Amino acid sequence: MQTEDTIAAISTAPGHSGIGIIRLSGRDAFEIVEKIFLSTRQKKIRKTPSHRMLYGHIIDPVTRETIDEVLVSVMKAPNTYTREDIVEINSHGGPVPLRRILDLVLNGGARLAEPGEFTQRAFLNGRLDLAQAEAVIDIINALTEQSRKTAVAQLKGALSKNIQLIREELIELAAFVEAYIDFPDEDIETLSLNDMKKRALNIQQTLQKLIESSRYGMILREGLKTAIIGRPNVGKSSLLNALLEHDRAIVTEVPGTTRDVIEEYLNINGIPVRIMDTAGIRDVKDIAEKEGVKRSLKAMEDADLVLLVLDGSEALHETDKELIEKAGTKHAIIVINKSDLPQKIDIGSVIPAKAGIQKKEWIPPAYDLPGQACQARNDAEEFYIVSISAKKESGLDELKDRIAGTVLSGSTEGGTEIVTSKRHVQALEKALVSMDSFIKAVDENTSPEFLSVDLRDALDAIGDIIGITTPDDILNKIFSSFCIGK
Ligand SMILES: Nc1nc2c(ncn2[C@@H]2O[C@H](COP(=O)(O)OP(=O)(O)OP(=O)(O)O)[C@@H](O)[C@H]2O)c(=O)[nH]1
Ligand SMILES: [Mg+2]
Repeated sequence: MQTEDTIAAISTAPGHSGIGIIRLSGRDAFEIVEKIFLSTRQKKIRKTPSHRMLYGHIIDPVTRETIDEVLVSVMKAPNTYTREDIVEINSHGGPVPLRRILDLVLNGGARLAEPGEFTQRAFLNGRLDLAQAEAVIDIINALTEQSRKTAVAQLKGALSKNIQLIREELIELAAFVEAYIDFPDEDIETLSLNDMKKRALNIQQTLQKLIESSRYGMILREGLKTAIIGRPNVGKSSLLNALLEHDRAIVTEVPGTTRDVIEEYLNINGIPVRIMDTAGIRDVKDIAEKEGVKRSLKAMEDADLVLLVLDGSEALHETDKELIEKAGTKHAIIVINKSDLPQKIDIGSVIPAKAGIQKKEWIPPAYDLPGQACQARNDAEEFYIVSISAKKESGLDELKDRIAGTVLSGSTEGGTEIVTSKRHVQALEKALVSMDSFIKAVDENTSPEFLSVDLRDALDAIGDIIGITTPDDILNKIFSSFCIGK
């Protein structure tokens, strides 16, 4: 299965490196490289058995100039990444030789590949389904080992298998509905409406479970958005630096040092954390600081998790109390800093019953999750309080455990059927709505023709995840978010 045109791109990252790879895929891949490659042992690419490498040089066919010393991998369709003929030219990894070789290949008849076009061909040629193709980019972008593991499981088909099972159940149910429509009164092998409803409820449960896994899954892919919030000078930037183990943010004894949100990635017990240090919150006149405070509040609003930092060496301020109240609507950990100094803070006076109690419910991130998940968000919150010294780096392990714990407590960790993409969640939600409508129709004894429509809608929604029914513009959007050369 070969597409008409042959595509080419530099597949390795820009910059200077030991080797660089120019990749070609398509019907004329061998012929195009043959024109510019001189094997040291006079071997021809076409005559080389598949999955072998040839050593030689890239020669400019016009000037006969030697461009670079290379190894060329020859991979013949159909056992290749794209299912087409593929050649990979391994040259030295500098932008100049790579660009020059790419130009020769393009002059020889290849077309510059669009971002993700190799993977798109793998999808179009049936080597990967859409969820698997998306996993490829997730592996490349993986933030931690955990993220990588989940993406590899998805590439191997863990999610797709689940989706296929749901599809089969939907198709079976649809067949029963058809039989019911065609032979309503006869004693033909079909299900009673009640049994259909039971099956539909089962399908719903599976959909719900997958949607729930996305709370953990999306964090694995995108990171847990964590905002460090507090009054000026309580040690927010010191905490960021202590967690990062280097002096990223400026720390001074002057309140109002941090003016803008500083964002960094951290790996906390395998959980990718997007941590944000923010400007201290207080009433200010200074325009720049005022804008900083505005951004801090916005960061707090957007965060999945708030680390509310208080200064343990001082009594609680009014601002602290206001922030504790604000944090009460979020998933938050109260961090009492400066434990190395004599402690004056009386946190119990503000949240007596809550002190030291671990929050039981995992609060989902600010993604639009349906039904159940949203209820959890409104449940009464318990704060967890951790005492640390950012300066002396004590108490940080407990804080890290707590941060990771907030994610893991509600997760299906260890399971491989984890949904990590918003696109997938939306498709699952759509299917869930259709199943709702199906069940309602059964309950209300609606005309069975409507039952079929609901099941068809659910099937289409589910099919989108693995690319069965996905419209072209969505496909193009997905693949265009890939890197060039993948
Ligand atoms: N003794 C002690 N001092 C600390 C600790 N953490 C921070 N400090 C000091 O507190 C002061 C303020 O620290 P920062 O980290 O800049 O505080 P901040 O919350 O980022 O302040 P703004 O950016 O102004 O909002 C500095 O002088 C730090 O050295 C701690 O654990 N113990
Ligand atoms: Mg600061």
